[in-house]
Amino acid sequence: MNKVNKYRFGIPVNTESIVESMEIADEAPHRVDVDAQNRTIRYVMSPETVVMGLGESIRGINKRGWIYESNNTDQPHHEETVRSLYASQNFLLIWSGSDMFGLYLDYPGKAVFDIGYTREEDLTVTLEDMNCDLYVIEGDSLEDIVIRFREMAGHSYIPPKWAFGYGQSRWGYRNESDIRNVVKRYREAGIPLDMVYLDIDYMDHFKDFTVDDQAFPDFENFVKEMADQDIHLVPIIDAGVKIEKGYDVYEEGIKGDYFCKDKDGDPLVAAVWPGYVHFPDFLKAETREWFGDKYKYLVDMGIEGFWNDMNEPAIFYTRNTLQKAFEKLIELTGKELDINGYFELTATVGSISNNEEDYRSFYHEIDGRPVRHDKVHNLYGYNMTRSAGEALGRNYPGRRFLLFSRSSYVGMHRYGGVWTGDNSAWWSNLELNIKQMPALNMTGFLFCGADMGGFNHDTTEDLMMRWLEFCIFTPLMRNHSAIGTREQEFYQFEKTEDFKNLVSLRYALLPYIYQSFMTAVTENRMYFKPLCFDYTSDRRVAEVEDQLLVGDAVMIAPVYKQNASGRYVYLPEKMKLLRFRSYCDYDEEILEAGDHYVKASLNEVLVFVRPGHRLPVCIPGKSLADTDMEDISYITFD
Ligand code: MIG
Repeated sequence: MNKVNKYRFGIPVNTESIVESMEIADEAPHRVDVDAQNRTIRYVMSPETVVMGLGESIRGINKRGWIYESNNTDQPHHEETVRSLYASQNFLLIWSGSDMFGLYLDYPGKAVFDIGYTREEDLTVTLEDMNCDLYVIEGDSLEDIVIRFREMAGHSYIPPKWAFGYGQSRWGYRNESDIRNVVKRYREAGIPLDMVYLDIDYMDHFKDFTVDDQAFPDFENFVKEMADQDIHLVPIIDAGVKIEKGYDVYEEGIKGDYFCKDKDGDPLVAAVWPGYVHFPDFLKAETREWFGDKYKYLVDMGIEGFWNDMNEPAIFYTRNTLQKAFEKLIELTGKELDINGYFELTATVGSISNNEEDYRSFYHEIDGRPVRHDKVHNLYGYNMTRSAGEALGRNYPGRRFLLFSRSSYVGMHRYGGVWTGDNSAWWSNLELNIKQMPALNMTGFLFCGADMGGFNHDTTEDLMMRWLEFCIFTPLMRNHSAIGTREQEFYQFEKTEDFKNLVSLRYALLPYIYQSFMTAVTENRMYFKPLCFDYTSDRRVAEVEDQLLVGDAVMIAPVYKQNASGRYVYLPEKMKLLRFRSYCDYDEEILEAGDHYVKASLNEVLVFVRPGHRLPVCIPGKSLADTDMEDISYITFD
């Protein structure tokens, strides 16, 4: 039975994350204990309870044993001990044997999820204030509960087909010739490529909806030149609008009253890449309409995809935090610094960015009333991307655009996908990537991926290759890295041929990947599933977190450890192992249910076909347009 109960506490902000209208129950919530006085929601876990969900967050698929905070943050250290990343998806899937249910907490402020951190058996959610909607979702299976939740939240975003190709990105491509060179080298190496991303350097002084005409003297023609080679250029858009007299976006924003306000009612001033900026008030429909229409400037020059960045929003500093830091420096100047002084000094300087006090110092306008930012903090990136998605839909009906965001909240999944932000070239972050995907899928975020190879720090050839082997399956497949790090385009490495075979394998599997993605969208299902979704009676499976089901036919078991020439795999049933070196070079083996050590050399990908299923394979071209996804053969397992 699929049943949902909706409970309301206080006067919540209407986030529009849920699109289905529903009666509010007037009895006390079942399943959980709500203590409005102490702003907590509590559930007592039994020893075997598994808690899944929380979308883009840190740690495992089972979230037990840590404390997580929904508090969207520009967090470049994706380590186990951080509590917040860029996104908030307050959905939990609680599974205790035959008993299971889902919880969705529609609350856009900071929420703390203590899942057995303080006390082993307590799951306690604590809010800043008790204004929220709480949904308790029942279902007969884990996937049933997810489906019911997703029906409430609305269908997920669908990108254009070419967006399922492979994309190369790097912060630091300076101009046309840098990009021409990337494309040339990919084509020469015979490695398929469909996209090149443009990072902030393409803009004129980091101003949104401008192009630097030194770097790109004839941008429109350049977009065309790339399109002729089946390459889509995908520019970045940042949240902050540069304060500059005469800059049309700034001028219009002031005139139209579209920016967030400080406590005196003036547009908030904060600093990001362009220097001082104002933040568009995306919670206001008029602002969304205005800013969204601006994407036309680039679409009219042939652009069909965007990535929205810095929309937590990230703040480098404000006059306020800077002032405090300078005052502290002056106060300490000339003094003999003792150890406390030293800590005071570093703490003051260290807190000028993304400062909580700054987030409490400005206001949005919702239904004509001012709402302090921190109360609705987690909605900002969602509404930036919604602004773009709504406008593109309005201005170009029937056309699909590539659109994804760094920051998100449930509801944004209807307008775009996400990438998981500034990860690092660490093996642990490849493992994290594997575990984040199903949690994101639960909450409707299906078009997702991480920066392959790692964004921060220098990658290694083997990490790059293992990461690619996983990203063959992620709908968003992008190689991205930070300025100053080792160059990690696939042609930079020694084993170019292996990279070519692996990227080509992605294209060969696209009929399956695309079909599974579309099924997940239309049926509100998962693209990446934890094994326990389909093998519910096998408790052992609940602990398998480094193997995933992809669609209905396939299980994958990525290698994510350095110097490993294989790995242990647990098979809940008999499956056919395919050990791919390329789409036309692979071994097959039938493996019985149980534990196996499976060999996988650095250039080999492990794919398992489930009984009664078949895997369609097509012949990969150099781009999506060059790949005939209809011309398929099948690898079957009866
Ligand atoms: O402060 O645009 O996550 O992908 O390369 C860094 C530069 C701003 C953060 C994004 C990253 C991008 C970078 N941006």
